[in-house]
Amino acid sequence: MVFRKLPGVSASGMGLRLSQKFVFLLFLSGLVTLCFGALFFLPDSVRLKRIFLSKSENPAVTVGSDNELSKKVPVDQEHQRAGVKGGEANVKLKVSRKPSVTHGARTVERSVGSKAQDEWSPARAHEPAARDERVTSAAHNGQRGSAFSYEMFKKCLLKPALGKDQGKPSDSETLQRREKVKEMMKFAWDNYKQYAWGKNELRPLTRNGHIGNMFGGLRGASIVDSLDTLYIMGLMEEYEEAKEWVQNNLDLNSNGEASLFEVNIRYVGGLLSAFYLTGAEIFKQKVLELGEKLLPAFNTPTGIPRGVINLGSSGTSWSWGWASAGSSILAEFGTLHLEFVHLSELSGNPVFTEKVMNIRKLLNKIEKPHGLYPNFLSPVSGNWVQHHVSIGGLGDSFYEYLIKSYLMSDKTDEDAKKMYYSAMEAIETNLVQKSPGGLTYVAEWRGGILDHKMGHLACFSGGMIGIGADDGPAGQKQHYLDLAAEITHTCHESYSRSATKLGPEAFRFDGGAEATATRLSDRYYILRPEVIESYMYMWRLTHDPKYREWGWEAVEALEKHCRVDAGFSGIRDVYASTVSHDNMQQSFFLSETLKYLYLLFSDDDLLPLEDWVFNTEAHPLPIIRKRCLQEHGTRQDDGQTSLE
Ligand code: DMJ
Repeated sequence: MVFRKLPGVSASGMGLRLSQKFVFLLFLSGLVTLCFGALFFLPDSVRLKRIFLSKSENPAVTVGSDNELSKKVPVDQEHQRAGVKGGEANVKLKVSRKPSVTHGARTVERSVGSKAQDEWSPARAHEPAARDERVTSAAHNGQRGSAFSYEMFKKCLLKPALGKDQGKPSDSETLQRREKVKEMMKFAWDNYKQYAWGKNELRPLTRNGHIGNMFGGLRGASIVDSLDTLYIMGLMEEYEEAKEWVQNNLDLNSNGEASLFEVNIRYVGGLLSAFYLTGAEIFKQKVLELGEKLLPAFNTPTGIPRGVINLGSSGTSWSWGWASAGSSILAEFGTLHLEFVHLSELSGNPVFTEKVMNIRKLLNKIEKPHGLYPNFLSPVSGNWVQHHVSIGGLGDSFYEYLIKSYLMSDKTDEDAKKMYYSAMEAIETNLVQKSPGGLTYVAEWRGGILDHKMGHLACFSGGMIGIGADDGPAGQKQHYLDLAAEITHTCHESYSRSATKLGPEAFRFDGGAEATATRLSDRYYILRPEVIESYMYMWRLTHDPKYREWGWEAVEALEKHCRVDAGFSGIRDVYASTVSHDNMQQSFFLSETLKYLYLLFSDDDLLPLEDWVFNTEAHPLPIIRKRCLQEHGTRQDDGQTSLE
């Protein structure tokens, strides 16, 4: 602006009188005050409040689809199958720029449809983090959390967790095999300890640690994942080292972006089972602290959490950049139930159970194509985003958690039961196939078109269908046991048809293929547990000796092809007789693969299935016997976790 000198006016400075200047300044400061105030009163001002207000006044913000930021995010192998390669990848993340807080009506209008609205409560889904924190702090202050009595809890187990003699098998060959598995665990642990202590995973070829960014700055994934395996194997010195590390070094005040799913199954699951097995308070303390940090992830319009969460104070969350249209992944938000119910059990705080019950209710009510659950759902609208259905990666553990929720509730969770068996019916009708060579497999479904492929991850389903056989519709028990055995057989075939006797990441049943990988990119094996997991369950359910034989074949193959001088490594091509190693000892190798092998060669009274369910990372969680717990008074205010 140009200030012109007015004739006849004694001027100073820029040609304005003092009084004029004063009036102008007064006007300016009024304008500034007005604008600043408006930020706080306009309806869409949450973002600005976030900048100006302290954390306690700041409702968690999430959601979004507006901006794309390039971020480095973790990618587990499941996600490789969605087209992202490597342990981590530079991907575009859809980042939230809108508050997800309490504009419930608006989002629900667009979401689950009117029928769903009646029973599914958006109000509960939108509880801001601030409220969660208050409730949880109350539990921490001893008002409810301290009421949990470990001694009383143990009285409600039907059998001792470790059996009468730590599951020691009576025949010498099985015992020797079990000892071998224990030696493998010690070898994997010792090398992790020597070369990667405190890091997340061991790189056995380069003899160093891998941090990655799947866990949002949390460290020691291999330690937390190993606690229960070390304990049940009787590797007590190693268990004590691990416990001490958790006590002194597991820092939960990280500010990074983590996969909600991975942190839940490995850290929450690992700490919960370590607590239930040992009664050491430190595990309970840590897991409740961590559980609180995950709560803001649920602050989306539907209460369906996004895949990536900032574990720091902001509590913001994002969808994976590779997931269609900012969607959340079925296997991720559907794999929280077991752990969150136990967080409520331990803390006495129902908020954890409420969060996962809300997910359950939404999924129960939403319309499903042919009764199937697609893998991608919008956390904003609550609608399916794509019609891709798979019992392997992206879908897998959702189904697993339905049947396990039912079992873990002491068979009282009727909704979980119904959802599981109707999902199974839809899967059998639409996905289960028989190959020309007579192998039963579970294909994938893309909007009605079958993709005749089965992922290694889908091989957990033999065990899942097996443990669900007892409680299905009348007369179906044998049918489910047969189906479980057939799928486990097919998965074993995928191992025995390779040069290394280890199975590929995915195998196909088309173009002349039968349980073999046809694409170069599907030929790798990264120490995954799913096939062995099914052997373990099928052994427990049938005691057919072939499952122990198959497990032993896997031990021999792991020793021959995956054991290197400083640990165990995945391999790039299971069909090549000269293997190339991927230089990664995955934490799930210690938590799952070796634990399932050890259980396979143990008596059934080591972690008996009458008392324990395994989370998807093989961390055992106890069945909750509400009546018994009430009678023994494990807490004064029992019933807090009930949503009825
Ligand atoms: C594990 O982290 C869990 O089993 C998960 O459910 C699937 N992927 C890995 C092992 O393959």
